[in-house]
Amino acid sequence: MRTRKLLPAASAAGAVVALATIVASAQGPAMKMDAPTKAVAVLIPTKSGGPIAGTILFTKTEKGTRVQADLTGVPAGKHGFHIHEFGDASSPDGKAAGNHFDPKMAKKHGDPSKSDVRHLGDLGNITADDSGKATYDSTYEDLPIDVILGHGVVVHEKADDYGQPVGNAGGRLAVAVIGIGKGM
Ligand SMILES: [Cu+2]
Ligand SMILES: [Zn+2]
Repeated sequence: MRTRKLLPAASAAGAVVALATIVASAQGPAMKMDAPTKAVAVLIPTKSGGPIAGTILFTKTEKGTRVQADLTGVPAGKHGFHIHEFGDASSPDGKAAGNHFDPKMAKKHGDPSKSDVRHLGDLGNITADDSGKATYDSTYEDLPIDVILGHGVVVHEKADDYGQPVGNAGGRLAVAVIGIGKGM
């Protein structure tokens, strides 16, 4: 009696194991989950952004994530430059990108050159010359690419003066969505 009762149970368990093995091997080759080493964000102007255009590149280096931006059509001067919580460029005023990206719950706006206690997305300012060109090149130890993927980048109307709560940088000229880059 015991053997009879055990047999169907054992074979059912065997079937489950076999099924799990099939599922695992089916997912194996298709799910290569290496952490991305490159991300890219292409600016989309808001209704007040005029001709602003450009790309922000995030590259994994030995020293951290290198953030490089190369923009055109930017009004001369400093502009707040931040990673925001949503990769959502759907609203004409850029507000769908939400607040500053703050995954560590620092709840404090800051100057990335001076403090690690800041919204992780606080990248400071990007400065445009009289021809409208603006470049940015900084490397961050605390900005892993897999953490920022899918979030947004905002270029603001005014300079970030590092005041609370969000740096007084005013409206939004452009929003970009951080996506996985095509590799090197
Ligand atoms: Cu911002
Ligand atoms: Zn901030």
